[in-house]
Formats: sequence, structure tokens, C-alpha cells
Amino acid sequence: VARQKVAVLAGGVGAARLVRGLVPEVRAEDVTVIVNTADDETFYGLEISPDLDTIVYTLGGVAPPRRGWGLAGDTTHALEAARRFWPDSWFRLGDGDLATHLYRTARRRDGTPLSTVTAEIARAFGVRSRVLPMTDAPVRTRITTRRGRDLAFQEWFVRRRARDAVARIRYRGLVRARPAPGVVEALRAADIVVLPPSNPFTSLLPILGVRGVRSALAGARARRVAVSPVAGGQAIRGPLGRMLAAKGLPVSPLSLARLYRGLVDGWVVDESDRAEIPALERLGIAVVAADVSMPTIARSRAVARLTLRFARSIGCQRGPRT
Ligand code: FO1
Repeated sequence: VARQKVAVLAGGVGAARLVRGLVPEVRAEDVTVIVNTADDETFYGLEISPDLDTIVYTLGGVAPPRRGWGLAGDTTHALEAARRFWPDSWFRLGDGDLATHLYRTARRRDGTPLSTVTAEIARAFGVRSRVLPMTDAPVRTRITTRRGRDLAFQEWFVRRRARDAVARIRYRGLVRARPAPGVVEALRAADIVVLPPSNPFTSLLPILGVRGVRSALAGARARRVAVSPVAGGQAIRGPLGRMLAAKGLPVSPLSLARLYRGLVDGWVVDESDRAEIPALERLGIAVVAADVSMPTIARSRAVARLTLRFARSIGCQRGPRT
């Protein structure tokens, strides 16, 4: 089998589910994961990069199989002790996970860029794929609720369980952000680019908003495939369904295909959304329907295998793009 370079744009849990299935199917060294950092936040004086850590822990084989974040089997002694000083703390950090944040914070305080620190952390967890933050610049998602409150992303998502209706979402710092070293190069060099079933508004659109990323993807020679984060009129997880509905958009692959128009050649949609195939094809998109749920590693592998095979088949149909 010819080696193929795969680039993945990643948010947190949805992306990790696909990535954990991808790496057994292609050589780990041939995979680059470009990760959203707009969810990053400072807690307890520590720099936390949830999506980067989720991807590193997943590729390092130390992520819990069901909960989407943190380390498998982690304890919370430090957090319990910290409640003495931060009695109303709501962001839960495990003891082992804490070591990652201590290391990242210490290195960042020395002036080391996030991309360098991320490579060091990935190496320490034995990760052989490349894990890149979308940018080394600070970008922070802010949520304006329908009631007019302005919330940091984690406050909305974790503390308030994404229950407040979203009126507006902003990515503070995004207009000034440059892609981290290797991001644009990975998109240019890729044979296949995968958009996993991440939430566009909270995960993938911030990555695409980093200067030069959208145009690198638009002009990539790669076959670009997306896996649907919705099935049968509902988001597979998280607040995506309500976010689409609040914009007056149906919770369907077609809404997502329109958001990523010109950036995706093929969509893997859920079997329950077969009726949408003709409308998607009218947008000039190749489509395959399959069970896209990934509750187990076996399901992640099946979806990843199908996604790669589908991406390669688009290449056969169209011949090499110039
Ligand atoms: N998500 C939660 O729902 N509750 C938590 O207490 C929490 C802690 C946490 C610690 C480290 C980390 O890397 C992620 C953590 N997450 C937690 C998940 C995370 O905030 C979100 O899932 C992502 O930001 C969404 O992509």
C-alpha cells in the first residue's frame, strides 16, 4: 500500500474518536493533526489546552475510552486540596493531567511557543504523529448569550453546560493569529485531509479562520473528506443541534456542507440521513452513507477505514487534481 499523508483538522472529543481509529489504519508518522486552541483557558494560574491534550492523550493511548477528556484512571487529590483556596472551582483537573499543565505553563513562561511545547508533550506521551496547535497566538472563543451575557468558552461549555442559548460567537485574537509552523505546509503536502465530526462553530471554524488556513485547504491537492457530526436530525453529541437551530438551520449534513462549501470534496453521512444524498450531490459533493457513531475503538476504526477508502475513491473518479 502506498504511503499517504493525512492531515486532520481537530476539535476535542469528536475528532479524538475519529483520530483513534485513523492511526491504526495509516502510519502514525504520516498523520498531522491541526488542533483548535480557541477553547484554551487559564485555570488555577495554569495554561490549559483541552483540545490539544485530548488529541495527545488519545494518540498516546492514555485517554479514557468513554469520557472525552483527561487521562484514563486519573485521581483528583490536588483538585480536592485546591478547593481550600478555590472553593467554587468548577473545572476539574486530574492529578496526572495537572503535570501536563504545569509543564506547558512553565515552558510558556520561558517564552517557548505553544507549538514547541506541544511537540515536547506529544513526544513525552510517545506520540509519533504530528500534533500542531492551529496558531501560537492566543485566540479565545467568547459566547454572547441570548440574554446578553458575555462568557468565556469554558464557562459557557463546562460551568453552565452549554445551556444558555447562543446569540453570537466570537474568536478573540483570531484576526491577528498566524498559523503555527507546519500548519499550512501539512495541508499543502497532504494526500487526504479529514474534517472529523467536530462542532464547526466551536472547533473547526476557528481553525479555518486563522489567516491562510482556509485558502490552503481550498487550494489543497488533497482529497478532502468530512465526517458528519449529525445523524437523523440530531447532533451526535454536544450543543451543535441547538446552535444550528438558533441560526434557523436544519440539523442536517446539508447545513454543514454549506458551511464548508468549496473546502470538502466528500461527505460521510449517517445512514439515517440517506435522504439528503441527492441534495448534497447537487452541491457537487461525493457522498457515502454509513453508521458514523464511534462509541468504541472498533467503531472508530471502522469509520476511519471507510473514510480513507472513500477519500481514495474520490481520487479515482476525478483523476489527479491539478
Ligand atoms: N469538561 C467538562 O465537562 N468538565 C470538566 O471539568 C472538564 C475538565 C477538563 C480538564 C482538562 C481538559 O483538557 C479538558 C477538560 N474538559 C472538561 C473538557 C473540555 O473543556 C471540553 O470538552 C473541550 O474544551 C471541548 O472541546
